[in-house]
Amino acid sequence: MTSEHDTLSVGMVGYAFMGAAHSQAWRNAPRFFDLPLRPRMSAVAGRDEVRVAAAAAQLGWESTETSWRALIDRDDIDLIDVCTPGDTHAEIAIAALEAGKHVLCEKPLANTVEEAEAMVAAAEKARASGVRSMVGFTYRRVPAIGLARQLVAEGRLGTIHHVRAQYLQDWIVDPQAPLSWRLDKSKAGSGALGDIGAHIVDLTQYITGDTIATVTGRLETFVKERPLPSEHSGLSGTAGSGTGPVTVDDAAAFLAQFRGGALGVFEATRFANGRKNAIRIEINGSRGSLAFDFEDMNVLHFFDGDDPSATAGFRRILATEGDHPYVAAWWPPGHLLGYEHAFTHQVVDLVTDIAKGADPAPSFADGLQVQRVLAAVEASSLSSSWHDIPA
Ligand code: SOE
Repeated sequence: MTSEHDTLSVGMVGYAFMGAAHSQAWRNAPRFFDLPLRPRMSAVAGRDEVRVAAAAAQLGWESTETSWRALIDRDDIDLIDVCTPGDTHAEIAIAALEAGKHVLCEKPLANTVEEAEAMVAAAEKARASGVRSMVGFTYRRVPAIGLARQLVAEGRLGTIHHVRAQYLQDWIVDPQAPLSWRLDKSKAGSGALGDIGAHIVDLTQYITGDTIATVTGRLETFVKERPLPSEHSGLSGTAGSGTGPVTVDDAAAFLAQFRGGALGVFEATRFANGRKNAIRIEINGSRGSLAFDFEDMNVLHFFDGDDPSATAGFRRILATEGDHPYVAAWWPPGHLLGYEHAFTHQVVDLVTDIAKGADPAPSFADGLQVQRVLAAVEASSLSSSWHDIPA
């Protein structure tokens, strides 16, 4: 299932923000971690010949293709890394799986539940011949998040009562921010809900080990018309002439109940002026509580209800000791990690699972389950009622 002994040959589709983040991960993973297979950055695909060549040179890919199909057709490629907008995930991932390639697919898994179901079916079929797949809910690989999950699994929080989660950004609060693909439903599927709400749905389920059973919420689009972009760069690009309609939500807020009984309050917005990438999670249980904010991502706050009341209080745990998840491979204690390290950890886990013949997590089935939650929130916003998510 791999091209040469000890090598995993990677072909990446797309080379913008996520492509750059994945590229550094493929490059750095074997340099800091002892991997059972050495990733080879064989080729990157993009439609524009000149731009893809420039991206390959900058990001460190050996060759280029101007179509993803050509990439999948190559016998020397073992794994396809999908870093394109959501409207192409299903087609690329299914074709790759059918061609016997392992797949890493950016989140959200797809733009609709139906597409995600087809991807899960393709992944399960390919799995029978040793082909593996993973969806990129990267924040699971932040050390403090790993520690949070571990504390819940050890019972240190007891029974979970409350799950509070916010994903706050502000990059389109300016009404003149251009209409990038992330604001186009036909490309992105949804707005803040799928782009960043998907992360907090996944993270809270990952940390608690529980799943969301039912939701009710509201989506809002504050700015309904925006300048068309003249050029795409970074998150939103540069405004050009003319305007177009925003076809996705700017913000989503919803209530949830987990199967285990916990009540959840969720908020995902690109209009939280001043908040750039704040992922805030607080979990309260019968024995203790946890709090995390990605804007201080190396820290986990833990309240242990078993502590004597005179000295009890939230502990600020710096998750940079060598015994925290992933940290031993990096720097001495206290030398912090950043956004990009989680992408490297994702590659480490994926490559390790492929070498072992194990099933990577989060799986496409996990991605489908998140997709179902997103679809239920969207439906609840239209119907103003609660919507259940099938178990
Ligand atoms: C844009 O909102 C974005 O890049 C998301 O698409 C990513 O998943 C998140 O990591 C950062 O913000």
